[in-house]
Amino acid sequence: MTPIYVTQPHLPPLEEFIPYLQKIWDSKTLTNCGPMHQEFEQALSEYLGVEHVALFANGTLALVTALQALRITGEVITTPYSFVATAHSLLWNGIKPVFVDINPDTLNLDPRKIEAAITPQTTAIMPVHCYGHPCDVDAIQKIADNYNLRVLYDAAHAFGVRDASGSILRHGDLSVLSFHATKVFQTFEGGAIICPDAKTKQRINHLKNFGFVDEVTVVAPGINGKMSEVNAAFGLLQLKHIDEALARRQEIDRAYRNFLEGVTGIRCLEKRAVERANYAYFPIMVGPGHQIDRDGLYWKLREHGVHARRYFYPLISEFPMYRGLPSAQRANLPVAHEAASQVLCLPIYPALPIEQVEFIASLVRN
Ligand code: T4K
Repeated sequence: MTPIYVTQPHLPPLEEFIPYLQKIWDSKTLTNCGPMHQEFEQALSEYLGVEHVALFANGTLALVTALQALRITGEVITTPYSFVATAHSLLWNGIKPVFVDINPDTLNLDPRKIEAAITPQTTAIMPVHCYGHPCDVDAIQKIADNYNLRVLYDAAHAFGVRDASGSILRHGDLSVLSFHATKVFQTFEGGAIICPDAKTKQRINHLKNFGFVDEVTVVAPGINGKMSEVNAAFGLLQLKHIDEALARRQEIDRAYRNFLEGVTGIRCLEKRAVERANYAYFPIMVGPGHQIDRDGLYWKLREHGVHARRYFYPLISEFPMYRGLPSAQRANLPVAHEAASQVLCLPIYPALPIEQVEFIASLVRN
C-alpha cells in the first residue's frame, strides 16, 4: 500500500529545470544574492503584487530576521495555534511570547482578546494567517495603532492569498513567507520577508548577509540567511506552474466539501471571504458528535495508509520552553485547546486524484 501523505511537492518535469542549472554552472555564481536570486525577487514581487521581497534560506530565519529588522524587544502577543517556529523566532531574539486565544471560526488570533494582554513591555503583535486564511487585519491594525505596536505577520501558509484590495501580504509592518517543500509554493527550503519600503528592505539585506554593507563595513550582528542560486532558480520555475497548482487544490477542496457534507460531528473550516484563497491545507474538526474521536480517526486513516496530520497539536504553549509562561495556562486558551484536540488536516496536493479524495472522505464518513 503506497502511503498517501498529507502533502506532496508539485514538481515540474526534471528536464524543465536543466536549463536553469546550466545557467548557474556557466555563471559559477552559486549564492550571495546572484542573478537568479535577483530575478526571483523581482518575479515574486510582480506575481504577488507587493513592493519588495527579500529571499531567505527558510521561513524561520526570515521570521528571526524580520523581528530584528523591526527592532522588536520585550513582549510580543502571538497565537499558540501555529507551527512551533512562530514562537521559537521570538525566543531566538530574547523576546517573551504572550499567548492570546484564537477565534473559533478562523482559528486565527482573536482581536477581541488582544487588548487585555497588552502591558508596558508589549512592542508588537505577531499573528499567523493559519492555513492561509486571512486574519482580521483591520481589527489588528486598529489595536496596533492605538497602542503604538508593530505588526509582523507569520504568513508562512499564505502564499498567493488576496483580499479585495490585493495581496494579504501588504498588511502589517512586515509579512514572512515559507517556501518549505511542504508548502503550496516551494523552493525545497526557502522563505521571504515582504516589506513595503526600500529602506527596510536594505536593512533586511544587510541582516541576512552577516550585517555587511560592503567589503569592509558591518553594521549589525547579522546572520547568514541567504537563499542559494539553485533554490532561487527552482522558485523561478515553480512560478510558471503555480496557477495550475492552485486551481487543482481548489478542485480538491471542493471535492472534500462535497463528500463530507452532512457527516455528523465533522466540521470543515468555513471558506473565508477572499478574492483568492490558496487551499494550502484541508483541516476538519472532529467534534464530540462524531462516532470516533480525532485520535481514533487519525489512527484509522493510518491503518488505511492515509497520513493525515494533527496540525497544530500539541499547542505551542504546551511545549516545555513555553508552558511555564503565565499566558500559556490552559484557562487562558480554551478555544485553542479545543481546536488542537479536534483538528485533523487531510491530504491535499495537486497530484492527489479525486478518487483518493473520495476514498479518504469515505473513511471519515464510515
Ligand atoms: N510559521 C509557520 C506558521 C509554519 O507553518 C512554518 C513551517 C514556519 C513558520 C517555518 O517555516 P520554515 O522554516 O519551515 O520554512 C512541516 C514543515 O517542515 C514546516 O515547514 C511547516 N511549517 C510545518 C507546518 O510542516 P512536518 O514535521 O510536518 O514535515 P514532514 O517532514 O513530516 O512532512 C509532512 C509530509 O510531507 C510527509 O509526511 C511527506 C511529505 N513530504 C515532506 C517533505 C519534507 C514530501 O512529500 N516531500 C518532502 O520533501 O513540518
